[in-house]
Amino acid sequence: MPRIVFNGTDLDFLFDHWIWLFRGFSSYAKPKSPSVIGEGRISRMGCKEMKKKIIGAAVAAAAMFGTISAQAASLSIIPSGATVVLSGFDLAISGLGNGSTVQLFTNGSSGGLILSGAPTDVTFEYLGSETGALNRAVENENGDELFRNYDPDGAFLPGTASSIGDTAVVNIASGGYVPFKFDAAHQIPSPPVCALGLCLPNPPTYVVETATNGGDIEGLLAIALFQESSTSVIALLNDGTGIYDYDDFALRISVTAIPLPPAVLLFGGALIGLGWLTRRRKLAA
Ligand SMILES: [Ca+2]
Ligand SMILES: [Ca+2]
Repeated sequence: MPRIVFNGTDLDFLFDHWIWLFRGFSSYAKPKSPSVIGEGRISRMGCKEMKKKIIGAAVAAAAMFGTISAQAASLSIIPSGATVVLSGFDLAISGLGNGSTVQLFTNGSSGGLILSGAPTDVTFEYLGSETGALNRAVENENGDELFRNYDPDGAFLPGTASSIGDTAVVNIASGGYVPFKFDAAHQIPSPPVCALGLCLPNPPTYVVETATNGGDIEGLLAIALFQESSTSVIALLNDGTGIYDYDDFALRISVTAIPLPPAVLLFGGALIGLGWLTRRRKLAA
């Protein structure tokens, strides 16, 4: 029968120790009588042996937990060396606003938002937009549009404007720069088409610029990053038009702390067992 191995730790080994532990407990707790002398009865030597086994299981579980902890996802920022203090910021974001210092990334700068612990689910949340430009956020790995701040505008990128609080969860395969970018479409008015003294309006054209996390940032676009915690960062776009207030598109990017792994339960259980055993030994002495 194949053994169950998780993260290089033999789970059968841990489980065997649990079974052993409980069999030991049940017999040890009973009053001493000839009827329980036998397989389950623990002698002083057996008790020592049990302690060794419990410690062995605890150490194995701790090592396993350590491995899992090292793989927990987190977000961090490689700074470009430039920061900016927000002013004219008009989005309602708890903990971030005018006076906040954010990391700044512009045309030609390096650095950006880094993911550790991939593969993992990354949650993107739309926090709003204050601008006249048509801005979007795109997840680069799959090329999927995450959010946009505009409804269909003629034939240009048909779609529906996102609502504040919308979220998208993307499984990102590898660590490094979180694969997302902003783009900003600036409308360029077209002159009317005139013939025979009659003029018809001409649809506008657009120029689209992009700002990629950890990569190229075009034109006058800028990304600002604000670290909320080790698992959450707010990414702001300045779309290059008007004032530099960094509220032209805002995302919260976050990863989830891992659930309590079974190894913690084993480890905790083993420690409790060890304490119980010591107490029983003291009472028996
Ligand atoms: Ca503003
Ligand atoms: Ca703005």
